[in-house]
Amino acid sequence: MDEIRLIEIKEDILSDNKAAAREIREELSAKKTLLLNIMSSPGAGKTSLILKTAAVLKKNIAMAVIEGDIDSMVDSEKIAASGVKAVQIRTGGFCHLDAAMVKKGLGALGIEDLDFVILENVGNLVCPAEIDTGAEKNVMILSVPEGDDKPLKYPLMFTVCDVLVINKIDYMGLSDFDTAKLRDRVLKLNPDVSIFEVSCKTGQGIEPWVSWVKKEITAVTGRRF
Ligand SMILES: Nc1nc2c(ncn2[C@@H]2O[C@H](COP(=O)(O)OP(=O)(O)OP(=O)(O)O)[C@@H](O)[C@H]2O)c(=O)[nH]1
Ligand SMILES: [Mg+2]
Repeated sequence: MDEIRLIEIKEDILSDNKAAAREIREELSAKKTLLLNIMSSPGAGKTSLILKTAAVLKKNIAMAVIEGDIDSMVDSEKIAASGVKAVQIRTGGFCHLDAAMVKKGLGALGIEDLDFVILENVGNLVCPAEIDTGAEKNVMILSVPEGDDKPLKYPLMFTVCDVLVINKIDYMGLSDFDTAKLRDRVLKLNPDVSIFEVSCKTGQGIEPWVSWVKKEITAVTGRRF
């Protein structure tokens, strides 16, 4: 019998994507633009956090948003209605954004005059964790109603993020969510992660989160504001 050749697709795809992501990072670094990738399960509050963040920053910083969804323009319409430039990537079934899609999004925005771009990834805790988008920093949101056991079930997402935002803390009293347990589980996977507790509904905790974003923008652009 002839020898059977094995062709490993996943490794090739991931390494091609890594190279494309590196190119994005180099270009954005040269142009002094910060790209932030926001990931979470559907409905955890990505669009809400982007709107709250933009409400504080849009007066002082040239910013835009790339929205990623399997279908619809719902989120990009919300961002555009708030006065922030937005582009929608419709993945047509793909469960994550990859570097090639992000490159198209950045091309559509035109990054020449932008200091800050936020990427809202497709809502799920699995695929986006595996795929480098070219972003400088990765942020994940876990909302209180999802439960404090998620780091045990989706460890990679909690490992690759630089920041964990715990959203919907206004639900805390209605839930058995244990913040101490959650923090312990996350820090075991990712000891360097920064954690913010916020409510996009009440505005509680938004200020320290926005301060972190400002610090990151200053680190990339050199601009203080
Ligand atoms: N009570 C409460 N509701 C919130 C909070 N943040 C967001 N929501 C609500 O949660 C729902 C989902 O919020 P989105 O911001 O659309 O979530 P998302 O992660 O962008 O969702 P997808 O893009 O569909 O994955 C909306 O009805 C929000 O108003 C919060 O802090 N507290
Ligand atoms: Mg959204």
